This record gives sequence, structure tokens and C-alpha cells, in this order.
Amino acid sequence: RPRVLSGIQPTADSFHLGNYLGALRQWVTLQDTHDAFYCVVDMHAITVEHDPKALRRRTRVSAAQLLALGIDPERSTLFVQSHVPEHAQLSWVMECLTGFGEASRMTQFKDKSVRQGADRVTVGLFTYPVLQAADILLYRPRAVPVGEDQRQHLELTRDLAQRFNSRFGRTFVVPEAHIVKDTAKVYDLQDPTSKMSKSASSPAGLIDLLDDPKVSAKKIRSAVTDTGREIVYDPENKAGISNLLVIYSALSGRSVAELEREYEGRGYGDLKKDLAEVLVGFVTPVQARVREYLDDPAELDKLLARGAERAREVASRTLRAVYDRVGFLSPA
Ligand code: AQP
Repeated sequence: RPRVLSGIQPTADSFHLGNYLGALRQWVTLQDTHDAFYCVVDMHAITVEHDPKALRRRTRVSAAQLLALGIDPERSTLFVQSHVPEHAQLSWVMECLTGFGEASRMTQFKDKSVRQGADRVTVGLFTYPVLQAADILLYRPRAVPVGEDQRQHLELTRDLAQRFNSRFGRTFVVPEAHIVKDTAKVYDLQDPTSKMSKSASSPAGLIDLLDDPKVSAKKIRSAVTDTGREIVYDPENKAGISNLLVIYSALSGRSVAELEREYEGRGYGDLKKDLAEVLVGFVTPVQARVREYLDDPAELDKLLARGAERAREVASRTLRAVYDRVGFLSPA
């Protein structure tokens, strides 16, 4: 079975609909055909100021959400990044292969550092994509399921893998980004030209999976749309409606064309009301399962420890090969 790997940050008390449709939904389906490794990347979460207690809580909530969304810990290796020290160890080697200028061109760092102000930005945020490259390369995956916003980081990962291979001998698999076109970028409900994101300016544009379903339904009903009347997919002229159609299609399993036909001649209000119902139907059982997992944190921790053990078997083998190739003496 070809391997896949991906990670998600425990930086909020809930994943949002962009995380789910852009990435996590693919994580779940890829389990059927791939040897999957999925991790909660807590080391990435400390690249910005954080509260230790919140991080601990959010790491468990993240794992619980992944399980509730359908990640099967028997078929997939589900683990927490900091439980596998090889991530930090490989990251150092990768940092020494990364050009300073190359890292400076990462747009996510540029955007985030503008938002935070130069004095508060950490070196960890700067080297974030290099740690991400290490996260991936350790497991030699063929593909990495992510949203569109991660494309540039994936390119860096590929460049670093190729560079290492050509300098020190073939060690890494050069991974492909697995980006599903339709849902590669889910947009903010209030500003449908910007990506839905936890750091969005208004919470009204963001659907959190664990939010009160009534609140989420209301956000859908208040989503910004244009002044026209037609329900058609036209991202350039009708960004709001197109975003709602994409979300509706992904959550219902019906094609956008089918939805366009169904809503022909009907109003935006009808579409929003129905989508709100579909959303509530989706999140309600997910929330119940999350609660079950969180009710037994000892069991959850045990499951994550088992995942880390499996991940380490693979990661330590890769790291050993890397250390050997770069010329580190193995301990006698
Ligand atoms: N709006 C989105 N559409 C599609 N995919 C998205 N992803 C995030 N937002 C969207 C994908 O979710 C996965 C996990 O991303 P992450 O761990 O980087 O999560 P995040 O960065 O905390 O999420 P945000 O909201 O995007 O954070 P900020 O506001 O900090 O930038 C990734 O595969 C990502 O592509």
C-alpha cells in the first residue's frame, strides 16, 4: 500500500469546516487505499505564543475530533508529533540544507509575521516549514493530503528531499501534494474571497465543527451573497454562492451541477436554509463522538501512545539512515 502522511495543528478548541473539507475528509477516505500516518502537530503550535494548559487540552480535543471524523486507529497510525523526537532531530538536518533566502520566500510566514509584528515573530515560526518537511520526509510518504494553502510548503519539502537525495544518496521519497480541487480552499462566509481561517477577522465567517450547531446554522443563513438571484457556480462573479454550493456538495455527496438544477428558480434563502440543515446533521453526531472520546482521556492517551510507538519504528529507521549519510558517527 502506498503511504500518506499529514498533520494538523492543535491551535484552536475546534477544527473548522475549511480544515475538514480541505484536508481531513481526504484523510478519512485515503485510509481505504493507503498506509496512513496522521499526526497532531503540537510542536508547530508553539511557534506562536500559547498557553500550556490550552495546548494540552487542544491536543486531546484534536485527536478526539480526528477519531470522531472517522480516522480509524487500527488502520491508520494516529499520533502526537512531540511523542516522536525524530521530528525535531530530522528538522535540524533539514535546516542545514535550507537556504535563508529560500525560507524567507514562504508566503505564510510573511503573512503571519506582518500580522504579529516583527518583534513578536519567533525563529520557530520562520523555520516552521522546515519542521513540516521533516514531519513528512521521516515517513517517506508518496502523497500528503492538504489544502491549497499548503502547496508552497509542500514544494519546499520536495526541493529539500531532492537536494538531500542528490547530495547524500537516495534516502527520501519525493512526495506529491494531494489537493482535491473542489474543496482545496473553503472561503470565509463573510468575506468569500478570503480563506476560511481561525485567524479570520470575524468569527461570523468561520464554522467550527464543535460550535453549537444552532450558531453554525445561523452563520450559514447570514453568509454574504451577491445581490443577484441565480444559484449557479460562478466563483468570479458569485463567490459567496459558489462557496456555499461547494460546501453543500461536499457535505451531501451531491454534485454542484445537481444542486444547481435543484435550486433553479429558487431563492438564496432556500439554499442557505437547506445547507444549514445538512451541516447540523453532519456536526451533531461528530460532536457526540468527540464527547465520548474526551470522557475517557486515559484511553485516548493510551491510543496515542500506541500510535507514537508505531510511528517511531518508521521514523527512527529513516533518521538512522539520514544520520549515517550526513556523516554522523554512530554511537559505539
Ligand atoms: N479554508 C481552508 N480551505 C481548505 N483547506 C484548509 N486548511 C486550512 N484552512 C483551509 C487545511 O487544513 C489543514 C490543517 O491546517 P493547519 O494545521 O495549518 O491549520 P491551521 O493553519 O491552524 O488552519 P488555519 O485556519 O488555516 O490557520 P491560520 O488562520 O493560522 O492560517 C491543512 O491541510 C490546510 O491546508
